[in-house]
Amino acid sequence: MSYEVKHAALLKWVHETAELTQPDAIHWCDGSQAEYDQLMAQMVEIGMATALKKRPNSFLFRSDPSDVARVEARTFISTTNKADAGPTNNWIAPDLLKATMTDLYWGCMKGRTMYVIPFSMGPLDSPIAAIGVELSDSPYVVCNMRIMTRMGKTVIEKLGDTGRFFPAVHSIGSPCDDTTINQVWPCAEIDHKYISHFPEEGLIWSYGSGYGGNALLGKKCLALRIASATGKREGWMAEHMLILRLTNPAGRQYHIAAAFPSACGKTNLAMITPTIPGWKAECIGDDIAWMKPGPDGRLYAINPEAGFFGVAPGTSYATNPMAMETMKENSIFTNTALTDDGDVWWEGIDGAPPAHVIDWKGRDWTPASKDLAAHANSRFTAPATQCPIIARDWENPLGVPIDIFIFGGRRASVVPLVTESFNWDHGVFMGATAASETTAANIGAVGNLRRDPFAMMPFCGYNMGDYFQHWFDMGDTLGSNAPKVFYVNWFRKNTAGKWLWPGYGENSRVLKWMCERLDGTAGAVETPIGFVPTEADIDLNGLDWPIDRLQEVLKVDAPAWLPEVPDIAKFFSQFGDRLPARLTAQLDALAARLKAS
Ligand code: SAT
Ligand code: MN
Repeated sequence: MSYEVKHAALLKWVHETAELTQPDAIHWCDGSQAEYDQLMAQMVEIGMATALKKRPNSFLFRSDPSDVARVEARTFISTTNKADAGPTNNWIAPDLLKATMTDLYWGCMKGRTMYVIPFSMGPLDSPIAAIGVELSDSPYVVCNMRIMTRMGKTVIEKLGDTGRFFPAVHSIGSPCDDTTINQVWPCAEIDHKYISHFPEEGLIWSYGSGYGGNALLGKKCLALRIASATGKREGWMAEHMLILRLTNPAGRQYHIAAAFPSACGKTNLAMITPTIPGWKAECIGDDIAWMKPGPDGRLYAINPEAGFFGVAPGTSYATNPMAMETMKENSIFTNTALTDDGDVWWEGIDGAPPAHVIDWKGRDWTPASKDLAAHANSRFTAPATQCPIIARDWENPLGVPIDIFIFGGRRASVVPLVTESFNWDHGVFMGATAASETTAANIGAVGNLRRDPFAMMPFCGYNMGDYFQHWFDMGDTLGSNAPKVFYVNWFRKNTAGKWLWPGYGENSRVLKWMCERLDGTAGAVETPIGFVPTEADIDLNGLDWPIDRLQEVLKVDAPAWLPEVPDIAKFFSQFGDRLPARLTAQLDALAARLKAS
């Protein structure tokens, strides 16, 4: 141990976990560059990582082909009463789940090192931040956690003798023995994977996967599932939201927090390069926002993370130049392809496909190959500080005051480009009824439409009906300081399957309209679903895009909306008496407006 630990409860828990999992050694991470370099060198040595010649201090990993995304079907919210986990979460009683997992954990780290990873979600001195400690037998997890969180010795110092921390146990679920010694990405079979949360205790137990949100436990497990349940109890919010600052030509700042499901463009919007002259965007976070009411009654947000774990495919200088700059060095790539000259490659990156690469499964690939070279959920892990447009004060411990909330998803039809809610309750209704086509970020079918309220369906650590009520309660607390709420859909298509909106940097035109609505300077028409701009209300200067598509993307088609009503009613019905009456009232009002139109 390169530092002294005086926290008795922490020491006891580390000791007990080691007794159970039987690692060969325990390594307390200090978070130093030397430690990171040494772990990477070890992983290169055993063939788990490839150093990239073209990117300083950057490495490529290939996971087991079965272990490539979050596994919602194996994710559990374990509360004493099933009703407290709610109908949208998998539930197993805590006693039973702990017994099953204790059997799995027994001896599971044999032949491996158990790393103690102390981390802070949020700047160490922030009143909104929280500390976690992850115990993991994966050096890949250690290196990712060093980028994604503030990790190491300083966190132990901050904890002192008795500080509060969230304990999180992680094992890849594959002891090192004769059969596994040559596996570069050992993991457990799908039926043995468990991503378990005990929100009443603030405890996380993960077993069997080494990938992304299954293994980097600060992210979805702590910062969303456990934190959302904690926030409900304590009167704050943990949301699946990017945080972005826009500054208009007059220097007025607007802070926007936006929730979209995984792999729906949060990272792109968080790092937007506005195409409208004079407007500046700065990134504060790309995935998670922790928000508390401040002394002035406004809602203040911090990004609890320190890095980006972004989807690689589709990222390019054309779609997200800032992300491309961010991952130039000191980055980790997982399941992308490898070029012959030692760089990463993926579908949708700039330029023509190379004549030959090694694909994410380690096989030769040419443009004639029928498979994708990079997995659709391949990822980059890169430090937030390397983002050219990271806000200078992104680590302000007090956070930034949120002016605008945006909800949305991927919808090929029905939902217009942008809608402004009538009021807070209507905004909560918009968030609660958000729907999106599924993506490769979860193991499962892609492209199916599902309701994903507040983009929190896979991440809400308690009954979603109670979560909806929490949104109403927060609105009541914030009163006139509550952010204005909008709903967007960048993904609408025409019947010929063509995009109706160019997206990416052009989305700044929509953001500008929102800011002007806040200031009362832009127009809109009232429709049954909310306030919607006409082409005349949005700044379209310099946009080269067919006018008929613009008209179509803004269109509110009442007959097409009508079937949404029974679909929402059916979705709501699963929450039974936990569904807030204010949501039912909103649905009734929508139905009445649609019928009257
Ligand atoms: O794998 S993660 O959960 O970290 C990424 C995502 O699904 O958004
Ligand atoms: Mn996410």
